[in-house]
Amino acid sequence: MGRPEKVILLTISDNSSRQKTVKSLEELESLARTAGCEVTGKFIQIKENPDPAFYIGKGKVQEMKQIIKEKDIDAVIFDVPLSGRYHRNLEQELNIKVIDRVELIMDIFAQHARTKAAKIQVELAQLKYRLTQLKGRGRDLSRLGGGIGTRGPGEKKLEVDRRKIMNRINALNKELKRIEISKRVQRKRRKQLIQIALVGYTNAGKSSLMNLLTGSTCKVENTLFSTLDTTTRRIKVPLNIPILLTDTVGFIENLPAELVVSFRSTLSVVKEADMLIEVIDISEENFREKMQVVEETLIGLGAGAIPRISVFNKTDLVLDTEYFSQLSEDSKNTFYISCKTKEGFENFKNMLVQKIKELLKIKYFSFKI
Ligand SMILES: Nc1nc2c(ncn2[C@@H]2O[C@H](COP(=O)(O)OP(=O)(O)OP(=O)(O)O)[C@@H](O)[C@H]2O)c(=O)[nH]1
Ligand SMILES: [Mg+2]
Repeated sequence: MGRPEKVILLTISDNSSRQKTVKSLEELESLARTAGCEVTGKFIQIKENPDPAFYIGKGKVQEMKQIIKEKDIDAVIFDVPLSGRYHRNLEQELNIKVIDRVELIMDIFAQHARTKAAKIQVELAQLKYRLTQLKGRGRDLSRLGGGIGTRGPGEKKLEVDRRKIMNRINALNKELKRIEISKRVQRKRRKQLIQIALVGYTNAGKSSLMNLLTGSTCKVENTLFSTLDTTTRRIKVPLNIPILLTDTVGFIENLPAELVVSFRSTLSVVKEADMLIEVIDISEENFREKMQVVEETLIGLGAGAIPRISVFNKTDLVLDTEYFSQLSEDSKNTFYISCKTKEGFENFKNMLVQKIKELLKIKYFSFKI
């Protein structure tokens, strides 16, 4: 690997949504860092509507050109999905690689995918997004070289020819189907048992809680999307029937639709769960907005109606503990813990056992009739 790619982050905002845009751009910065970039600058242009040719205003384009030259920038990342035409116009004018939020997220997924299924799912999502981009962007996709935004799982360079893309999509779909069939038996067997799934925004602490509850060693990292594959283990509870807990991929605002579709089989564990444990990072200033994103994603997955308990995590980072009591009206299904100091964990675990007993009653009752 050479030096990290130097990037600048760009977006537009109208005056009223400025606050939200700032937060979103901060998140884009974490995403860019996770992808291995060095963020040299962040710019928000206050603008009511996107420019028809360049998305940002023409004056801003000239300003960016100057900065790109002075600071030797490798790529510009936009905090929105850009159409193929915007991409092409910007790349021609700036003579530099232009990446959007969707491509950046997919790039991280491409780097983090470990299992065969995850790799196929990421590549499928990337290729489908690429197809939507070809109109208006065409051959320009290959013009500005490799690196961020162009990586496929295993560092393969993504294809740019429509016919070849279609062939590859068909081949990948077939392979994915084969993997799914081999997993079907296992899934059917698991359906007889109580299954609980961890859900939440990326980096909330899902894998940390997984490790505490099951004694497993899932990867815990302070980066976005460290978990892309699904892990299922038995929870360590004093019950003589196996209770399964699943850790899976986290959610994010504007999770690319192509990724959601591709990861549908990975995320089916969420849909099939008897109960969900939503993990929330309470130390995040905008955790409410993130909860909203989780809510919408769950509804989109058809998992909105599954019984859910909320676990507010990272309490060790919050000084004002009094305000916890104001956070939820549903105190029976709300817990405050720290996976780091284990504060609140025992209480949560005891309550979890009670909840599981209730689930067992319901499940076995319905099995008998
Ligand atoms: N201070 C503090 N840090 C925590 C706590 N729980 C988790 N973390 C840290 O938060 C970061 C993310 O934790 P993970 O368990 O990997 O989060 P995740 O939800 O699985 O994240 P993704 O798989 O990337 O979506 C790691 O650096 C953890 O060490 C906590 O209670 N307190
Ligand atoms: Mg994780």
